[in-house]
Amino acid sequence: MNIYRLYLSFAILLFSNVCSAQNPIIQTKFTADPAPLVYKDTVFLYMSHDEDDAFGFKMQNWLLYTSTDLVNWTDHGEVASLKDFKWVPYDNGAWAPQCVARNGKFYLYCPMPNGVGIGVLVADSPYGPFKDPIGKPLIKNSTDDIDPTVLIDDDGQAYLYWGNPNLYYVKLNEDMVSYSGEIIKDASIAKVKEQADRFHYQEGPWAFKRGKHYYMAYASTCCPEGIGYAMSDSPAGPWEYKGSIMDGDRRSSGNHPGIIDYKGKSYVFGFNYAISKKLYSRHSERRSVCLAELTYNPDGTIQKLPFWSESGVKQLGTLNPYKRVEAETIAYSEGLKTNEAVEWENDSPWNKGRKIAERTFVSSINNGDYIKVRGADFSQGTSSIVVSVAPLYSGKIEIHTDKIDGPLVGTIVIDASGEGDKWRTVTTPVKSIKGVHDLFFVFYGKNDLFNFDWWQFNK
Ligand code: FUB
Repeated sequence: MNIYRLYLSFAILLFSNVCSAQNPIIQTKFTADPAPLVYKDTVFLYMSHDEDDAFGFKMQNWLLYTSTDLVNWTDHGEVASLKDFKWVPYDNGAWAPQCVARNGKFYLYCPMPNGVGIGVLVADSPYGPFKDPIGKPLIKNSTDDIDPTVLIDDDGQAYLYWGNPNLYYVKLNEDMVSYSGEIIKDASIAKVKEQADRFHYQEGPWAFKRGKHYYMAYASTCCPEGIGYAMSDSPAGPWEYKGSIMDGDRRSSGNHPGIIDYKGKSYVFGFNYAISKKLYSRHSERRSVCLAELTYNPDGTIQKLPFWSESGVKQLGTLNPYKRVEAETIAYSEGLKTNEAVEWENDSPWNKGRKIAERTFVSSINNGDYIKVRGADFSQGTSSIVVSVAPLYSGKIEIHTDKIDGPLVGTIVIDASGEGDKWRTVTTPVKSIKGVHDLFFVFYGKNDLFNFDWWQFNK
């Protein structure tokens, strides 16, 4: 084999690996501190957000993604920000949140480091808007006040835990925005320190109950951080160290668990630095959330996982391509960003008129970038596709099935002439597709081609 062919087969191997990757689950932004909430049939994934130009922590808001199959994730943009807390004195410090549902309301617990405190926001919907009901920190106890997690016990008593490097807890009142009794510094987690040696409690607690067991998963022993866990017979502890869910790994100085059961399986979320490392040589806090399936033993203990795999988890069910699918519903992508915009009745900056729509859409589309969507069920065949785009420059979208260079189903031509960057729909005939297929939307043209809002196949 000559050197050119060797290089080519290596490049193809590398590319096909990237195209089959599922971890990190979000590629358009840097995300960290995953806090999943299962509500009705959907996983709502609240996360903190590392800015694209972060070196140390640069975190100003919290993001929301949703999924019903755990491989295609829909971006809902910023769900809350430091600006929602009038008492927060800075614009950098939106650390690890958690959202819990109770009595039809959604409570987002948000820590602001360096002794500023833990705040709480409330909404009537998991999508927000979230408002600060108390106008002050819910917890302002010490400089350990970060990383809140909430457990609601079967008797309705809610517990708020938090802290780095110590674990604290307090009983929340039923309103979820105030507490009763003393803040307790948990002594047993310090014991975990002795028992666990290498994998003791550092931060990022994630409290939950499963069957009769209470669990406290956590980011262990910085640095590198792994994911450890302790168990108890009571929400108030004492906690007994049970093992490592994932050992720390030199590839990731941090980690941070979020654990759920969903559709009969169990999952752990956390993060690595894979995308940042691919793009930049210098270490920076630009993290990326990952996901793995978790297995419990019959006695409730948890089987240890290897470090985050690139392949991620299996899709649960299929995606319906005959319903409008937001373009920011993505299993994997390269080169793209997402953006949010409010559309007003009038173009004039002085009199904008009514708010017509709020959109999240795919942006920064350049030649060769692609979106991969997993497992669309085409059992009813296809005749055409409609896309909603706002062209900046003319270009085209090729739709391939199963591989980035798999069968070409159709080519959508986007013409930038006419109404400039106004949103419009373009309908294009496509070849007949049957069965379940992954889709690749591959973009061609000059630079910053168009913004892409949604797509939908016609039978
Ligand atoms: O993301 C900021 C902080 O880093 C979190 O609050 C910690 O858990 C660590 O992940």
